[in-house]
Amino acid sequence: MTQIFDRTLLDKLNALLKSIKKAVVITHVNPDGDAIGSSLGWAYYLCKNNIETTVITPNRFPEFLKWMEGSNDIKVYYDGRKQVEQIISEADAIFCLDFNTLNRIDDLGKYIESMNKPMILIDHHLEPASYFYLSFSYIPASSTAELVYRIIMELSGTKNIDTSAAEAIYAGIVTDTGMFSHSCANPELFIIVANLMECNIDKDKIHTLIYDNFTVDRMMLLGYSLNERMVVLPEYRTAYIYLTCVELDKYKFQPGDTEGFVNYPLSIKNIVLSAFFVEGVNHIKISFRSRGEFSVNKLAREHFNGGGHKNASGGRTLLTLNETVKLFETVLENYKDELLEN
Ligand SMILES: [Mn+2]
Repeated sequence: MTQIFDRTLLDKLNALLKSIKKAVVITHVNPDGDAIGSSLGWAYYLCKNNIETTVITPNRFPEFLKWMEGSNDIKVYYDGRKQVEQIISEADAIFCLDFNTLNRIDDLGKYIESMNKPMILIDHHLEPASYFYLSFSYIPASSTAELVYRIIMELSGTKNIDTSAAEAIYAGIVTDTGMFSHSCANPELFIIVANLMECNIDKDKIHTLIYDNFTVDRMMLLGYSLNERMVVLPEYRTAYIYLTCVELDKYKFQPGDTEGFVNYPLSIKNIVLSAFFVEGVNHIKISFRSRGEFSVNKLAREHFNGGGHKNASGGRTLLTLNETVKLFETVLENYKDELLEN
């Protein structure tokens, strides 16, 4: 297996792990399968090294990720700021997983910044911030979970991965690659997956737990979104979906319910760009997906206060839903050539 991080960096991490007693592992807002899977996998390894570890998410994470071992012990910052701040203040190191700038974790980022503790990055998003004490950033990785696996392997071999940790890592890989449909061109990833299967994970069970657990309301919301709220713009090879708070309420929205909705328009022949706009409490949350060379990271950065990966990015605006959708349709004109030549 190719060594992607240099030995000096790994040695520094090893030295750090030997010198600390308590750590926190932090994920981005609206944690997804990779955020939770990679964090639990990494927390497992820290615990193995006798480091008392707490996984912290800024806000709540979806029900379909709650089967992972350790997920019940995750602390949600917005559900108890004081308690989480206490845990962070006692930690000797802060591991930041699956995001690369403190802006991505809102208020929690401001608190962490004020603490002045060593921060270690493990991530695969474009353009990481430079203030991390150690930075394990590798953009071509399928997922942060893959990086966690590689780091554990480099530090101590895979004998240190048990079934539940392997399941969490597998969940991160499978969700971030859309069930191996993108971001997994490196053959080594499949060696890693094979190794994880050697750890006796139940792959079929994991797929069912993640993907086949819609509530009836969630399924109806998907149907409604596609039937009533999808706009197709063939002249831009683009399609988008938008949903208001009222519509979410009507279908008893729970965090994670719209996960994956943004991918559906990409299943339409010739569509290369998909966007999903959803009304939040005080902002519009946006997901972008693309096929091929069209960079949604660039689009999200240039116009929607976001970013991420070339083919999968997020953004947000403080405009109304209508204004946001209008803005999107307007800026598409700037990208017309790129969209058509894709
Ligand atoms: Mn990820």
